[in-house]
Amino acid sequence: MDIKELIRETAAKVEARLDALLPDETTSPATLHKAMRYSVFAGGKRIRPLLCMEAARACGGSEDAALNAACALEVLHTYTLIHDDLPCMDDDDLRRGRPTNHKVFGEGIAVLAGDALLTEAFAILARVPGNERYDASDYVAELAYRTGSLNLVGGQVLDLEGEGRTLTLDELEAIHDGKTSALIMAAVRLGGMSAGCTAEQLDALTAYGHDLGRAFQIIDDILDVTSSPEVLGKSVGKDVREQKATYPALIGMDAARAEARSLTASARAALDVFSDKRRENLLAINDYLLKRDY
Ligand code: GRG
Repeated sequence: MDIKELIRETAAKVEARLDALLPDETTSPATLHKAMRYSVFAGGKRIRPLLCMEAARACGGSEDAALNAACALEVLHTYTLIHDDLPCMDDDDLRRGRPTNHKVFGEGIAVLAGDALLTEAFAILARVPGNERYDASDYVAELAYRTGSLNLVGGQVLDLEGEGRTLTLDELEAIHDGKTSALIMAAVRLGGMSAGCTAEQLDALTAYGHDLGRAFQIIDDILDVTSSPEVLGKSVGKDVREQKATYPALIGMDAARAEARSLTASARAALDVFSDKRRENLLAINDYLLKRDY
Protein backbone atom coordinates (compact mmCIF):
# COMPACT_ATOMS: atom_id res chain seq x y z
CA MET A 1 0.00 0.00 0.00
CA ASP A 2 1.14 3.54 -0.77
CA ILE A 3 2.46 5.17 2.44
CA LYS A 4 0.21 8.24 2.16
CA GLU A 5 -2.81 5.97 1.75
CA LEU A 6 -1.72 3.91 4.76
CA ILE A 7 -1.40 7.09 6.84
CA ARG A 8 -4.86 8.31 5.71
CA GLU A 9 -6.57 4.94 6.30
CA THR A 10 -4.99 4.46 9.72
CA ALA A 11 -5.85 8.01 10.80
CA ALA A 12 -9.50 7.43 9.83
CA LYS A 13 -9.63 4.21 11.89
CA VAL A 14 -7.97 5.90 14.87
CA GLU A 15 -10.33 8.87 14.72
CA ALA A 16 -13.42 6.66 14.58
CA ARG A 17 -12.20 4.67 17.62
CA LEU A 18 -11.24 7.84 19.53
CA ASP A 19 -14.73 9.16 18.90
CA ALA A 20 -16.18 6.00 20.43
CA LEU A 21 -13.77 5.99 23.40
CA LEU A 22 -14.03 9.60 24.58
CA PRO A 23 -17.10 10.99 26.36
CA ASP A 24 -19.18 13.09 23.95
CA GLU A 25 -19.19 16.82 24.29
CA THR A 26 -22.59 17.04 25.92
CA THR A 27 -21.48 14.77 28.80
CA SER A 28 -21.18 16.78 32.02
CA PRO A 29 -18.99 18.72 32.59
CA ALA A 30 -19.62 19.66 28.98
CA THR A 31 -16.95 22.39 28.77
CA LEU A 32 -14.26 19.93 29.78
CA HIS A 33 -15.31 17.25 27.28
CA LYS A 34 -15.66 19.87 24.56
CA ALA A 35 -12.11 21.09 25.28
CA MET A 36 -10.71 17.55 25.26
CA ARG A 37 -12.38 16.78 21.92
CA TYR A 38 -11.42 20.16 20.46
CA SER A 39 -7.72 19.27 20.59
CA VAL A 40 -8.00 15.52 19.93
CA PHE A 41 -10.04 16.06 16.74
CA ALA A 42 -8.04 19.01 15.45
CA GLY A 43 -6.38 16.90 12.76
CA GLY A 44 -2.98 15.68 13.99
CA LYS A 45 -0.87 13.41 11.79
CA ARG A 46 -1.59 10.37 14.05
CA ILE A 47 1.99 9.14 13.65
CA ARG A 48 2.26 7.49 17.08
CA PRO A 49 -0.90 5.38 16.58
CA LEU A 50 0.36 4.37 13.13
CA LEU A 51 3.71 3.30 14.56
CA CYS A 52 1.98 1.34 17.31
CA MET A 53 -0.29 -0.51 14.90
CA GLU A 54 2.46 -1.27 12.41
CA ALA A 55 4.79 -2.50 15.17
CA ALA A 56 2.03 -4.93 16.19
CA ARG A 57 1.78 -6.14 12.59
CA ALA A 58 5.58 -6.57 12.37
CA CYS A 59 5.36 -8.87 15.40
CA GLY A 60 2.63 -11.02 13.89
CA GLY A 61 -0.34 -9.32 15.54
CA SER A 62 -3.16 -7.46 13.85
CA GLU A 63 -3.22 -3.67 13.49
CA ASP A 64 -6.82 -3.64 14.68
CA ALA A 65 -5.98 -5.45 17.92
CA ALA A 66 -3.52 -2.64 18.67
CA LEU A 67 -6.10 0.08 17.90
CA ASN A 68 -7.02 0.88 21.51
CA ALA A 69 -3.37 1.05 22.59
CA ALA A 70 -2.79 3.33 19.59
CA CYS A 71 -5.64 5.58 20.75
CA ALA A 72 -4.22 5.74 24.28
CA LEU A 73 -0.96 7.08 22.79
CA GLU A 74 -2.75 9.75 20.75
CA VAL A 75 -4.81 10.84 23.75
CA LEU A 76 -1.67 11.17 25.87
CA HIS A 77 0.19 12.95 23.05
CA THR A 78 -2.65 15.49 22.79
CA TYR A 79 -2.32 16.28 26.51
CA THR A 80 1.38 17.08 26.00
CA LEU A 81 0.54 19.46 23.15
CA ILE A 82 -2.13 21.29 25.18
CA HIS A 83 0.19 21.71 28.16
CA ASP A 84 3.20 22.57 26.02
CA ASP A 85 1.24 25.45 24.44
CA LEU A 86 0.28 27.03 27.78
CA PRO A 87 1.62 30.52 28.63
CA CYS A 88 3.75 29.02 31.44
CA MET A 89 5.40 26.64 28.92
CA ASP A 90 5.94 27.49 25.23
CA ASP A 91 3.11 30.06 25.08
CA ASP A 92 1.71 29.30 21.63
CA ASP A 93 -1.43 30.56 19.90
CA LEU A 94 -1.72 28.04 17.06
CA ARG A 95 -1.78 24.23 17.10
CA ARG A 96 -3.01 21.74 14.51
CA GLY A 97 -4.22 24.67 12.43
CA ARG A 98 -6.48 26.04 15.18
CA PRO A 99 -6.17 28.47 18.10
CA THR A 100 -4.58 26.61 21.01
CA ASN A 101 -6.80 25.06 23.68
CA HIS A 102 -6.22 27.78 26.30
CA LYS A 103 -6.97 30.52 23.74
CA VAL A 104 -10.44 29.03 23.24
CA PHE A 105 -11.30 27.60 26.66
CA GLY A 106 -9.05 29.58 29.03
CA GLU A 107 -6.01 28.38 30.94
CA GLY A 108 -7.87 26.61 33.74
CA ILE A 109 -9.91 24.40 31.42
CA ALA A 110 -6.87 23.78 29.17
CA VAL A 111 -4.84 22.50 32.13
CA LEU A 112 -7.73 20.28 33.19
CA ALA A 113 -8.44 19.03 29.65
CA GLY A 114 -4.77 17.98 29.47
CA ASP A 115 -5.00 16.31 32.90
CA ALA A 116 -8.18 14.46 31.91
CA LEU A 117 -6.65 13.25 28.62
CA LEU A 118 -3.56 12.02 30.47
CA THR A 119 -5.73 10.09 32.91
CA GLU A 120 -8.02 8.75 30.17
CA ALA A 121 -5.01 7.43 28.22
CA PHE A 122 -4.19 5.07 31.10
CA ALA A 123 -7.83 4.02 31.47
CA ILE A 124 -7.93 3.05 27.78
CA LEU A 125 -4.62 1.20 27.99
CA ALA A 126 -5.60 -0.71 31.13
CA ARG A 127 -8.44 -2.34 29.15
CA VAL A 128 -6.21 -3.62 26.32
CA PRO A 129 -6.22 -7.46 26.44
CA GLY A 130 -3.09 -9.25 27.61
CA ASN A 131 -1.35 -12.22 25.97
CA GLU A 132 1.05 -15.01 26.94
CA ARG A 133 3.95 -12.53 27.48
CA TYR A 134 2.43 -9.24 28.63
CA ASP A 135 -0.63 -8.08 30.53
CA ALA A 136 -2.30 -4.71 31.01
CA SER A 137 -0.08 -3.86 34.01
CA ASP A 138 2.96 -4.15 31.71
CA TYR A 139 1.36 -1.77 29.20
CA VAL A 140 0.51 0.74 31.93
CA ALA A 141 4.00 0.54 33.45
CA GLU A 142 5.54 1.03 30.00
CA LEU A 143 3.56 4.18 29.23
CA ALA A 144 4.08 5.57 32.74
CA TYR A 145 7.87 5.07 32.49
CA ARG A 146 8.19 6.66 29.04
CA THR A 147 6.05 9.69 29.88
CA GLY A 148 6.94 10.38 33.53
CA SER A 149 9.70 12.28 35.31
CA LEU A 150 12.50 10.12 33.88
CA ASN A 151 11.51 10.69 30.26
CA LEU A 152 8.81 12.93 28.71
CA VAL A 153 8.07 15.26 31.63
CA GLY A 154 11.75 15.11 32.61
CA GLY A 155 12.72 16.17 29.07
CA GLN A 156 10.37 19.14 29.30
CA VAL A 157 12.04 20.16 32.59
CA LEU A 158 15.52 19.95 31.02
CA ASP A 159 14.17 22.10 28.17
CA LEU A 160 12.78 24.71 30.57
CA GLU A 161 15.98 24.79 32.59
CA GLY A 162 18.09 25.10 29.44
CA GLU A 163 16.39 28.31 28.31
CA GLY A 164 18.68 31.29 27.93
CA ARG A 165 21.97 29.37 27.81
CA THR A 166 23.95 27.52 25.16
CA LEU A 167 23.46 23.78 25.47
CA THR A 168 25.93 21.05 24.58
CA LEU A 169 24.90 18.46 22.00
CA ASP A 170 24.58 15.88 24.80
CA GLU A 171 22.18 18.16 26.68
CA LEU A 172 20.12 18.77 23.53
CA GLU A 173 19.93 15.04 22.86
CA ALA A 174 18.78 14.37 26.44
CA ILE A 175 15.93 16.88 25.90
CA HIS A 176 14.92 15.28 22.58
CA ASP A 177 15.14 11.76 23.97
CA GLY A 178 12.73 12.73 26.75
CA LYS A 179 10.31 15.02 24.96
CA THR A 180 10.03 13.20 21.65
CA SER A 181 11.73 9.81 21.38
CA ALA A 182 10.29 8.44 24.62
CA LEU A 183 6.66 8.51 23.44
CA ILE A 184 7.62 7.20 20.00
CA MET A 185 9.49 4.35 21.71
CA ALA A 186 6.40 3.67 23.83
CA ALA A 187 4.31 3.58 20.63
CA VAL A 188 6.33 0.86 18.92
CA ARG A 189 7.00 -1.05 22.12
CA LEU A 190 3.30 -1.09 23.08
CA GLY A 191 2.41 -2.25 19.57
CA GLY A 192 4.89 -5.10 19.88
CA MET A 193 3.86 -5.96 23.44
CA SER A 194 0.14 -6.05 22.55
CA ALA A 195 1.07 -8.61 19.87
CA GLY A 196 3.05 -10.74 22.37
CA CYS A 197 6.46 -9.92 20.82
CA THR A 198 9.68 -11.73 21.75
CA ALA A 199 12.47 -10.02 23.74
CA GLU A 200 14.53 -9.78 20.54
CA GLN A 201 11.69 -8.08 18.68
CA LEU A 202 11.13 -5.68 21.57
CA ASP A 203 14.83 -4.69 21.57
CA ALA A 204 14.68 -4.08 17.82
CA LEU A 205 11.56 -1.90 18.15
CA THR A 206 13.16 0.03 21.02
CA ALA A 207 16.24 0.89 18.93
CA TYR A 208 14.05 1.76 15.91
CA GLY A 209 11.79 4.03 18.02
CA HIS A 210 14.73 5.80 19.63
CA ASP A 211 16.48 6.66 16.37
CA LEU A 212 13.30 7.45 14.44
CA GLY A 213 12.20 9.68 17.35
CA ARG A 214 15.45 11.65 17.29
CA ALA A 215 15.27 12.04 13.51
CA PHE A 216 11.62 13.15 13.84
CA GLN A 217 12.60 15.92 16.26
CA ILE A 218 15.51 17.08 14.07
CA ILE A 219 13.12 17.38 11.10
CA ASP A 220 10.68 19.23 13.40
CA ASP A 221 13.49 21.71 14.24
CA ILE A 222 14.36 22.10 10.54
CA LEU A 223 10.72 22.69 9.55
CA ASP A 224 10.51 25.40 12.22
CA VAL A 225 13.07 27.28 10.10
CA THR A 226 12.01 26.33 6.58
CA SER A 227 8.21 25.96 6.68
CA SER A 228 5.16 28.16 7.33
CA PRO A 229 2.25 28.22 9.83
CA GLU A 230 -0.17 27.52 6.95
CA VAL A 231 1.61 24.24 6.15
CA LEU A 232 2.50 23.11 9.69
CA GLY A 233 -0.62 24.36 11.47
CA LYS A 234 1.56 25.77 14.27
CA SER A 235 3.73 28.83 14.75
CA VAL A 236 7.18 28.81 13.14
CA GLY A 237 10.44 30.70 13.63
CA LYS A 238 10.00 30.79 17.38
CA ASP A 239 13.07 28.67 18.10
CA VAL A 240 15.29 31.20 16.31
CA ARG A 241 13.51 34.26 17.78
CA GLU A 242 13.83 32.91 21.29
CA GLN A 243 17.34 31.56 20.67
CA LYS A 244 16.24 28.08 21.63
CA ALA A 245 18.71 25.24 21.37
CA THR A 246 17.90 23.17 18.27
CA TYR A 247 19.93 20.91 16.01
CA PRO A 248 20.17 23.52 13.19
CA ALA A 249 21.20 26.21 15.71
CA LEU A 250 23.80 24.02 17.38
CA ILE A 251 25.41 22.18 14.47
CA GLY A 252 24.09 23.98 11.35
CA MET A 253 21.40 23.08 8.83
CA ASP A 254 23.49 20.74 6.66
CA ALA A 255 24.84 18.77 9.60
CA ALA A 256 21.32 18.55 11.07
CA ARG A 257 20.01 17.09 7.80
CA ALA A 258 22.94 14.64 7.68
CA GLU A 259 22.25 13.57 11.28
CA ALA A 260 18.57 12.96 10.48
CA ARG A 261 19.60 10.83 7.48
CA SER A 262 22.06 8.87 9.59
CA LEU A 263 19.47 8.20 12.33
CA THR A 264 16.95 7.11 9.69
CA ALA A 265 19.53 4.63 8.38
CA SER A 266 20.21 3.23 11.86
CA ALA A 267 16.47 2.98 12.59
CA ARG A 268 16.10 0.99 9.35
CA ALA A 269 18.99 -1.31 10.32
CA ALA A 270 17.38 -2.01 13.70
CA LEU A 271 14.50 -3.74 11.89
CA ASP A 272 16.76 -6.43 10.38
CA VAL A 273 15.33 -9.04 12.76
CA PHE A 274 11.95 -8.84 10.97
CA SER A 275 11.15 -10.43 7.60
CA ASP A 276 10.80 -8.11 4.59
CA LYS A 277 7.05 -8.57 4.54
CA ARG A 278 6.62 -7.87 8.26
CA ARG A 279 8.81 -4.75 8.37
CA GLU A 280 7.81 -3.09 5.08
CA ASN A 281 5.40 -0.54 6.55
CA LEU A 282 7.71 0.42 9.43
CA LEU A 283 10.46 0.99 6.85
CA ALA A 284 8.15 3.06 4.66
CA ILE A 285 7.09 5.23 7.64
CA ASN A 286 10.74 5.74 8.59
CA ASP A 287 11.63 6.95 5.07
CA TYR A 288 8.48 9.07 4.78
CA LEU A 289 9.13 10.91 8.07
CA LEU A 290 12.64 11.91 6.94
CA LYS A 291 11.24 13.54 3.79
CA ARG A 292 8.05 15.00 5.33
CA ASP A 293 7.29 18.65 4.74
CA TYR A 294 4.72 19.09 7.53
C1 GRG B 1 2.90 18.71 32.55
C2 GRG B 1 3.23 21.08 31.59
C3 GRG B 1 3.48 19.61 31.53
C4 GRG B 1 4.22 19.16 30.51
C5 GRG B 1 4.27 17.73 30.15
C6 GRG B 1 4.09 18.98 27.59
C7 GRG B 1 5.21 18.11 27.96
C8 GRG B 1 5.36 17.47 29.28
C9 GRG B 1 6.15 17.90 27.11
C10 GRG B 1 6.11 18.50 25.76
C11 GRG B 1 6.33 17.46 24.80
C12 GRG B 1 6.35 18.03 23.42
C13 GRG B 1 5.28 18.97 22.99
C14 GRG B 1 7.31 17.61 22.61
C15 GRG B 1 7.40 17.95 21.20
C16 GRG B 1 7.20 16.69 20.43
C17 GRG B 1 6.68 16.96 19.06
C18 GRG B 1 7.63 17.02 17.95
C19 GRG B 1 5.37 17.17 18.91
C20 GRG B 1 4.68 17.35 17.61
O1 GRG B 1 4.25 16.06 17.19
P1 GRG B 1 3.52 15.86 15.80
O2 GRG B 1 4.28 16.58 14.72
O3 GRG B 1 2.14 16.63 16.03
O4 GRG B 1 3.29 14.41 15.60
P2 GRG B 1 0.67 16.30 15.49
O5 GRG B 1 -0.10 17.57 15.75
O6 GRG B 1 0.76 15.95 14.03
O7 GRG B 1 0.15 15.16 16.32
